Amino acid sequence: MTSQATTPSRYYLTTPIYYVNARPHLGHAYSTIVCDAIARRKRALGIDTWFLTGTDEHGQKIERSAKLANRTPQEFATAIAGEFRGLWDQLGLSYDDFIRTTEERHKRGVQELFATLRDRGYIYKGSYTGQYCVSDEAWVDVAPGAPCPDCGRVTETVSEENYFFKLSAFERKLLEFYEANPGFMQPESTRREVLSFVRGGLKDLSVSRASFTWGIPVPDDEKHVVYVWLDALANYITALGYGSDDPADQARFAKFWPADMHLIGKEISRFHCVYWPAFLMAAGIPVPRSVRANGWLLFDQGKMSKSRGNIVRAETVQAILGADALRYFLLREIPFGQDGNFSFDALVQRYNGDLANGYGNLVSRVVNMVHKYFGGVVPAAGAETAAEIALRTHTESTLAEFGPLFDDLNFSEALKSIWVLVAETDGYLTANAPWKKPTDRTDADHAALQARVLATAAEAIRVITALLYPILPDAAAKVWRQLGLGELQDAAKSSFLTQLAWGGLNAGTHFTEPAPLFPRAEKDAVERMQNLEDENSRSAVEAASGGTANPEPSAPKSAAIAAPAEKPAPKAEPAAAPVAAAPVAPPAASAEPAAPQVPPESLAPGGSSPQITIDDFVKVELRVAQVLVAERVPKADKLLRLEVDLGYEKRQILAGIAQYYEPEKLIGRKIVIVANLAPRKMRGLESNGMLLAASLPDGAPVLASFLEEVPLGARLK
Ligand code: ME8
Repeated sequence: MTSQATTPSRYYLTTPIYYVNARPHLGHAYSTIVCDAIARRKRALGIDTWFLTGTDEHGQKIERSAKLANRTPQEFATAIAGEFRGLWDQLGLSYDDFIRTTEERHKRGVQELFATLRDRGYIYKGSYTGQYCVSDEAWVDVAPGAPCPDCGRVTETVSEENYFFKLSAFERKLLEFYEANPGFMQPESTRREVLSFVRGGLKDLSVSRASFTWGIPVPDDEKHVVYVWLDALANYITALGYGSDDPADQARFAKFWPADMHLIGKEISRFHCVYWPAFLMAAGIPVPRSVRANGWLLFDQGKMSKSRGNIVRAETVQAILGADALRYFLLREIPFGQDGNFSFDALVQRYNGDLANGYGNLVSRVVNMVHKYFGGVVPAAGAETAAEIALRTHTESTLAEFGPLFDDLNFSEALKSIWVLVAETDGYLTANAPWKKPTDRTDADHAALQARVLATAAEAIRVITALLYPILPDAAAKVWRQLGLGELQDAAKSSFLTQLAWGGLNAGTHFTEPAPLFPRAEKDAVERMQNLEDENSRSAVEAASGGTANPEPSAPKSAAIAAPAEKPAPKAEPAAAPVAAAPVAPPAASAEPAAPQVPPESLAPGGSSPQITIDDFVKVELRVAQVLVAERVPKADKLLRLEVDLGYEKRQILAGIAQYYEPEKLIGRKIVIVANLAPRKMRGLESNGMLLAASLPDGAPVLASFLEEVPLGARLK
């Protein structure tokens, strides 16, 4: 059961399949873009490549999200899966197949896998009581009521009769497998984490659920649905054709399985490096050759994720700077495997520095000069001087080092090496100044220098462009055309990278008209992207709150218009404007929250609070949310844990109101929250916002609420 280390003539790579509980954001785009770049390079090397992505549509999390949106799970899943696929198409990602776990081909394959595992004696029935984290769809080994060790959310106690997979039987086999295949999982941090998990001992795993129905029925026992991770992991084989009787599917499966690489986010390593190989070993199916974990894209200090509310959309970056700029930034800025920060400022800086002023400017200089001095026809370079030998040697060494760096997923260093060459080519042009004829140089000598320098620089650009193709497919295709080399997509199909070597740009080649590649981003690019994000989240609110479309995005009609900030709100009115209400502030991280105190000014409008301007007020994002889950936090008698729905996302908030509100009575209630408060941790749980309440003289909070219907997510202004 060892992985084969030989270079395959075919290559199968996969992204995780994304949950359809939320719309795609840059984090999802990151993993998919990495796979796309790899797939493009493999194909251009003549390797028969299959690139799979898709959506994970079953399970309790999706069932609950659909319910909240008043849709059936199938409708809900179809809508969000469409958004993922639509975005991948808009970004031009070159996936070969997109699998949805609600498709028949997948259901059939999962049932076949489950039946095989059961027939081979690896699945048995038992009863189980344990803690389940719905957000991670994972069983966790913690005490009842304790938070999930991975995401910090409260776990639910589940007591069910379930089917179990004999994971414990694979402890030794997995350790032997890792030992024999040291390259199976990377980076090293992932490898260490997985090894320590397995060495800690493996317990049998519950692989069915009986308390809800949104899943694939267990064969011959329809009361159960297959555990969502067994269902999801199987996508990698069902998409190829596992479980199908069709000879074409069987041939595809035989050709491409085992996968060469599952690319995943680091948080799902255990599922891919422990459960998945164990399921496959038990079913007698070869295990994948490698699993590679990307780090997290961080934004505003935290992992970019819907539940934190700190997402950026790929569409926004694409609209202002183009898809190539996004691809370049993600691969250049973040050393693969590590966490990396996303910021609009850093993005624009890289764009202007490396793409507009760097590569883009170099191409435009050379193409324009070939047009100006040679009528757009590549001149014969003539004999090399020391300067040409130096540039050629540098290009050849970049060519030699780029491949191994890229294939090792060290995209950042691979790109760095190219930009050193871009700078050198630029320097070579400047040093030889083909646009300037010194008075002591003859016309013939000058023409020879111009020909030599421009032909040499154009050749360096050709090699650079070919290497950049997997990362900047649009820009590379444009440059290829300008260099008179035709359609790069066609070249990519005929494995042009295998023949890439210095000297491929022939004299006499006709350049096409110069066209701008990366126009410099103006000063307001960051602001424009931020505005687009704001508009996007507003329209998401409106869509989620029943399509109360608003022609004027900055002032949604659907929003409850609170008393303007300048006017003090009426005294002790529970539905008061937020300015007069004392927020139920989260307590200091270490201490249990005290009951809300009544600051004297809250009962004395216009009293001691310093005046603020409207600009200060609008910094506070107050929004309508609905309570979905409310429960006491164990061992904290003043604290409630709420899960609230903002229409465009759900999040967890901790509030010190347990002495005044029964949790059950809060469920379904619409409240007001401060939506842009930085997250903070209490009792190991993260609070993402703060709810608003009037504070009575005895300290009792009265939650702000509305008399009229208000849509979820509506902003108070
Ligand atoms: O886990 N930074 O789906 P999911 C980097 N359905 N990558 C990120 C990211 C971020 N901030 N946010 C998301 C699931 N990702 C399961 C997978 S596979 C059989 C089932 C990427 O929607 C990253 O690849 O939570 C991560 O693993 C994946 O999206 C998780 O997507």
